[in-house]
Amino acid sequence: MKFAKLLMTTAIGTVAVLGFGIGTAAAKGKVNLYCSAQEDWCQLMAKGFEKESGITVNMTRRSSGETFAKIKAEAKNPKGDVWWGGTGDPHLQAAEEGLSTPYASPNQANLQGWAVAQSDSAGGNTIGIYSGALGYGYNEDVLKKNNLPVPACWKDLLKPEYKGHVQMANPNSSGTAYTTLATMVQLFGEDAGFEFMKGLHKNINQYTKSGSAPIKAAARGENTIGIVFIHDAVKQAVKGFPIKSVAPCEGTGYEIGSMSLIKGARNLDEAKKFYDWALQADTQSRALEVSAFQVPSNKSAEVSPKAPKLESIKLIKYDFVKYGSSAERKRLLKKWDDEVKSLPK
Ligand code: S7P
Repeated sequence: MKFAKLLMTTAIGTVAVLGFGIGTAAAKGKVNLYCSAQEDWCQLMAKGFEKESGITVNMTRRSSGETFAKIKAEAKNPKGDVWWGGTGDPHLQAAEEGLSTPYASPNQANLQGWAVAQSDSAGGNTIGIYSGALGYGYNEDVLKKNNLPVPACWKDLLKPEYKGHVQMANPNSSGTAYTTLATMVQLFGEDAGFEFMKGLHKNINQYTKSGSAPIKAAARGENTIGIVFIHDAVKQAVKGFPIKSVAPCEGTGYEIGSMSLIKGARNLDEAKKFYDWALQADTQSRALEVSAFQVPSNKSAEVSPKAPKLESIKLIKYDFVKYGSSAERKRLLKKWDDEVKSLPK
């Protein structure tokens, strides 16, 4: 399904965009931010909010699945206040497991329908902050040096000539990799999806912890093909590395990067201020300063011409409710551990 159509199905009326005043340096206090986007964007968010609000930000960056596990482990004694970024599935699982708390930000009125739909499906416990399509990227120079053909489809990655040339993250720690697993199940059906993952396993040189690590390794020439969100591949190309990105021919899944308030947050007022600020158009436009090319959820935030055009990518109708449910995420991860990860190469 084309992204424009997906947006239409969840579209909300156009509203005037109002900046939400968070006050200036006079405000005090602190907030513990768990961040699951890329490190440079997390730093930008932490410093930007601190500067504008006067509230001290203690930021910790971890991948999406890792952050979910940490919040769950800390449930009886929460140490985080707000979780910003990372794929939506573990945010939805956190909502279902009572690890987050509902909040209706006044800035919600300025968001795209898909961002609000994410909130509605989770009783207001989470909200969409950006979106991006899954795909892969490859290092053109390394590909040529190894006399490898240019891949265009998911199934190309199963060819024996790519053995040792493909890298992806571990879906237990990484939201990107869980999106990959859930995408294959939805795109090809469960049996064929797992057969795909088993075939891919033969060609994988390493399962990394972080989702974007495979394309960073490709940029350094230490890997050939990295399965990542397409915007993460574009980021490396914009930095000047010989990276080309691919929107696979069969179609692909996508993410709704999300934000949640952590249940039992000790600095809830400050966390809500951060939440409101993160939904503002000017805050979301700042993503371009660190070449984060996701589609922003605020309708008035800037979109770079370099950003992947989701409306031109064949997107599946990703079922966030099902694949973000606790039972399904646990089941798929266990099945991947038992039936894929444990296989010899
Ligand atoms: O900021 C880039 C990005 O790809 O990182 C998030 C990702 O989930 C974090 O990495 P993990 O795969 O390791 O969890 C995405 O939400 C986001 O688009």
